[in-house]
Amino acid sequence: MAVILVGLFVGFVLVGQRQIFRKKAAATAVLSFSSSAFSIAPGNQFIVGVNLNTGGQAIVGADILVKFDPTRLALVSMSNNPTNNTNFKTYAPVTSTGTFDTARVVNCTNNGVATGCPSGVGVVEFGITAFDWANNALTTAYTGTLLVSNLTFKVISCPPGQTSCTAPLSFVYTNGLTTDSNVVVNAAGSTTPEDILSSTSTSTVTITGSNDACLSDVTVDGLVDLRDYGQLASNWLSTNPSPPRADINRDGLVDIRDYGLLASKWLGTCP
Ligand SMILES: [Ca+2]
Ligand SMILES: [Ca+2]
Repeated sequence: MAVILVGLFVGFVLVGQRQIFRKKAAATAVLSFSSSAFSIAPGNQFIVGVNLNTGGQAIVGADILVKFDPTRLALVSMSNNPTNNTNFKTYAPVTSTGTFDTARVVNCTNNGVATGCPSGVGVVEFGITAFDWANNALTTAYTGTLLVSNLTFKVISCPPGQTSCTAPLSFVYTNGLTTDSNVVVNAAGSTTPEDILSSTSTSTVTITGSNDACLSDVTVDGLVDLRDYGQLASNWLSTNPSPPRADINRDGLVDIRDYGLLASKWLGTCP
């Protein structure tokens, strides 16, 4: 068991790859959002909780992948073990001292450029494990319901001129697939971790308008300045910019129209 969990843990931490689990135990676990609907104006933030119900089984960990539209939302921060759960003492990826490396997750999610970003931009990917890094010890498996993390998102904007648009939140999950979100058990008599995730919920963010300064703030730091211009320049004439926010007017091409919008909001702020 220890070997399996350490392997799982090393997989999370060092390789950043999702684990492959055989599917054999009954799938009973559910991942859901704390609310199914939000209505938010451009530039404002909201918090959505990620809830886990183990469906009566004792689990040793989970991979959680939350998908969103990175041209309409950006991840600001996320909490580590908000309920002080004593089973899941380790949230991955971790820093060299074993604490949850939220900066890496946020950067991967919003920009997708750092190393060790398995899912790239637009996916919040992290894991929880029944492991105590500080004491280098396994903790006990957990049965029940749990608030895993609170995700704080900033709403960017609808495309220019639109008075309303939506931004869905979903878990990356396909029934039977083991390279997406997973809820993991070590079934009795088995030496192989198994995925028991059975269903997930969705949530819809309604964005109540557009804001040219928020669109021009490619870096999502609240200010339209040289950093945003730099993103525009490095993606010039791209139809697939990285990050996708560099297409400021959202028409599919980074060109002079985007520069014009940015110039019109130079040194402007997105609340
Ligand atoms: Ca900026
Ligand atoms: Ca454009």
